[in-house]
Amino acid sequence: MGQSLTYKILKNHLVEGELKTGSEIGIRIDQTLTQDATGTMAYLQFEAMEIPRVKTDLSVSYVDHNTLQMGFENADDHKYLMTMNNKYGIHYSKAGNGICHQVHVERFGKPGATLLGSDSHTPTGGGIGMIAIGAGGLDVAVAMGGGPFYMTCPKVINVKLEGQLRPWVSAKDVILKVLEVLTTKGNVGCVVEYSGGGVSHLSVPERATITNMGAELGVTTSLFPSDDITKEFLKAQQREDKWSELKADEDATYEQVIEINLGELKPRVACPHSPDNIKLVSELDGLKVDQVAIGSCTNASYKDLMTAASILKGKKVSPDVSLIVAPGSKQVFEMIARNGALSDLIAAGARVMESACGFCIGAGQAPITEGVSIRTNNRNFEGRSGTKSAGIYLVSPETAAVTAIKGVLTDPSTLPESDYPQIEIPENFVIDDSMILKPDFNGEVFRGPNIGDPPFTEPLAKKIAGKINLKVGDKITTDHIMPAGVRLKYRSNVPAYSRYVFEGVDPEFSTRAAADKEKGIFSVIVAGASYGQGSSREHAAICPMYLGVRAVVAKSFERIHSANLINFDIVPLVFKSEADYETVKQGDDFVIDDIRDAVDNGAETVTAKCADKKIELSMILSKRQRDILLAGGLLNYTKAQV
Ligand code: MIC
Ligand code: SF4
Repeated sequence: MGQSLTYKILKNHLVEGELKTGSEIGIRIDQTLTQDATGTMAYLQFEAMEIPRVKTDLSVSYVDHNTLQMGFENADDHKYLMTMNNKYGIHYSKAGNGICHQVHVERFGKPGATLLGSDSHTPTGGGIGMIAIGAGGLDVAVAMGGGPFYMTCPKVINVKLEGQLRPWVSAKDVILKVLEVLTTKGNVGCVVEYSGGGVSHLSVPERATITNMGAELGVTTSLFPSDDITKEFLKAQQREDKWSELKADEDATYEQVIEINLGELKPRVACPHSPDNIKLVSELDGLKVDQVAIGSCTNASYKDLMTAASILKGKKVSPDVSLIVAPGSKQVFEMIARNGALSDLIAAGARVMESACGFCIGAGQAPITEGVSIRTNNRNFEGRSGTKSAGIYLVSPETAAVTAIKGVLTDPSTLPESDYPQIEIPENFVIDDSMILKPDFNGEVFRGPNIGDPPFTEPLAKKIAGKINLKVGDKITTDHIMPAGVRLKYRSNVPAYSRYVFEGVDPEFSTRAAADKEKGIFSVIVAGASYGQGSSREHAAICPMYLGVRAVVAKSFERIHSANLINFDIVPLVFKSEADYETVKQGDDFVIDDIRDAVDNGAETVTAKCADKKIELSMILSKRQRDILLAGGLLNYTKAQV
């Protein structure tokens, strides 16, 4: 029986377990990436493991999230990263060099390799044919130390692309279509593998737009084959030697096959507040717009920016609209500066930002109260932009640019086909890696006052005696749990950041939980389906743990977050009967008498006493995950092994 490309790459990297769908496997990690907002914590934990230097083929540390430096905290973090990276053998990409995922595809990605990144959009690397997976910083630290990465051997979904995109329709519309079909729920443990004749009409950056936003499906990763298009891209990056041809066997079998005819797609939009709330742009035509933002790791490639610049050339941004443009990498920024497209953007009235995450993570450009913001990034969760009452709509760069001129949401495919900008992809990109510092294994590590200690966790207690300190609904994202934006500067300081846990959901939560912890009462969080969607930020586990949270009981969990909970010794439990979700209340006492024994014995069901009821909870964990919980988290577990 033929093999999928996913299984071929996994087979080459398998170090533990069997390639059997649903079972736990350990894979060797060739490359890692971190970004500053998750990186400081990852590297503090790496240092705590006392391993003298990284053991991967390549590890890169990017500074792209917190580049504003409002106060000393960010700047100190950057200096810590730079000096720490130099000592332990990690490449350091300076602030201004670009967004981790885009730069990694441009300068380091390698077909057939494995990449683990402390950022949920690491699967962007699937655009170049890698198995690229997002994880918590501690998992990445373990991989840097040479440890395997453990994951569920995935179900593989095949998305077959046929035909060719019509003018004014682009890669973003493809992934929005996939999100319409698969939604953001129920895809945990799957990988999406693209194939079909349509693939040969998509460049690597276009494929990367599609794999990038695969993160919103909740899948482990997404990937494309490595073909002549991949070769051309690597050649243009002067890295042709990294190319190899990779594809699935002709007779590969898949869990599910979805067919999409590219020629039939129309411009789509993800409406507030979820990336799977998809409509056709034409259905919302005429919606009055306050802000348009083009950029992020999803849509800030050379072609994306050139398309936007060509549409805006000789035109003006509507007087009521603020247009923001943030190039995805220094490479692209420099190229559009050299060829004049940057002047077209400036002349049209765009506000050009640094090459960084910026608006996407709520670091600046918060929309006005109840504003409408049209953006090319990948997430539109409530409040993530910095303005809770604003509505964020996710679209392609084509839709964004046309909308910026018109001042109302506009379906670009209503414009003449002949007006669609045909962007020539250059045979050679501008290559200048001077903002990527290579390590020389020397020097002192700089630690400013904002750099705290790595988080401390205790071995799992005999029993959980506490109370339900918060009850929330479905699709709670890590942006709800641990807000970023203006709070990002506390990423290296757990006590300070913990004050903001669930800030936008229940501003009293952290004070309540901290006060209970003082009295020796543990906190339990109760949630609906898909708890922990979105970011890989392990602070969404570390800070609740710091506040005394010992268990989360939900209808279902997202992959990265549930791994992070275990890594920081919080037990993820699932309602056996969803009806029990309705009966439990915030404030109820919550006791599991024998949690430690149950984890130790491999029990798959535990009974919790909750107010005057007994509820059955399932606890499906691998042997390794149980051992991590017993040891008091992954850091203690790894230290004991080293
Ligand atoms: C995001 O897009 O939410 C982030 C910010 O890139 C996060 C990482 C973080 O919270 O630092 C992610 O996607 O993992
Ligand atoms: Fe940065 Fe946004 Fe991409 Fe996250 S999704 S890595 S914040 S650009």
